[in-house]
Amino acid sequence: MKRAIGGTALLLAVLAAGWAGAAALRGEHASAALGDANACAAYNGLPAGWGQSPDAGMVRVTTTTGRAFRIDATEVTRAQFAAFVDATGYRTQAERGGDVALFEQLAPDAPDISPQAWWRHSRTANWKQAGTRSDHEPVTLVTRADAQAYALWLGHRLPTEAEWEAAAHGARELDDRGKAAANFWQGFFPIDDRAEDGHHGLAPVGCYRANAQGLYDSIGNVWEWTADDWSGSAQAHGHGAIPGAQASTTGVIKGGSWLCAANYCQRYRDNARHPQDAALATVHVGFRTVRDE
Ligand SMILES: [Ca+2]
Ligand SMILES: [Ca+2]
Repeated sequence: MKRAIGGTALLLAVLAAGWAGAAALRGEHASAALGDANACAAYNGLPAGWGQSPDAGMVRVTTTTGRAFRIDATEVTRAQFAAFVDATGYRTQAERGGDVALFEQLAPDAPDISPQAWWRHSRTANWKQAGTRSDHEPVTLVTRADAQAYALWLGHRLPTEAEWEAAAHGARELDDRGKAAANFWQGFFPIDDRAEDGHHGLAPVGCYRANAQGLYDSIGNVWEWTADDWSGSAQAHGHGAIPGAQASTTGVIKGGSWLCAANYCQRYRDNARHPQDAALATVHVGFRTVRDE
């Protein structure tokens, strides 16, 4: 209960800061289209029109029932999340003592290759230290409440699972020639990351071609929070089963991550889903936002 009340107060503070904070942002706007290694490397993490339009960096998607909405073309970047923090003073749940799960690749001769061996529990790590700290990488170590606070600041919200699937439809981890078309894990997980897709760990957003709806990295790189609570059966998988971490509401995450391999996870598909502790920040979960028209 204490956590829920604190979260509500923070969300109200974020609302008070409002879009005026974003309007005051400055910075170079990316103009080049993403979709290959050179473009993502050159991207500064802020889409064209950032700070000027609530639709900056968004694409329009129409569902099978004909309803249209906007969704971020990329996973929310560290640069975007930093702008939110600068404008509002928001502190993530991890920065307020929440649970964090960090990944440690295991040695080939590791005696234990269970999830408990590769996850390390922390209450000190936070989004500022995650990844290589590059502005164009997706923000991670954010909980569902953190993602919702960012979305609210922009007048956006998190996608429902159905909206996410409509937007991600057709995304694939391999292209027609069998070459990696997303950032996932090639080799035997969790000991051999061959990085045949060009990336160990996180990739900058937009290094691979977008799907037909214009979304980058819906498959792989980071799992993405949805607004939906998990209502399916419990699955023995390892996400959320972090020794020492407190249990909370379980949410639905989509798309798979850089930790998904052929021998583990395998959920780099638009229609795959996974339960994730909503209050647990991890290195392989980020998000993107939607806006109603
Ligand atoms: Ca990879
Ligand atoms: Ca993703």
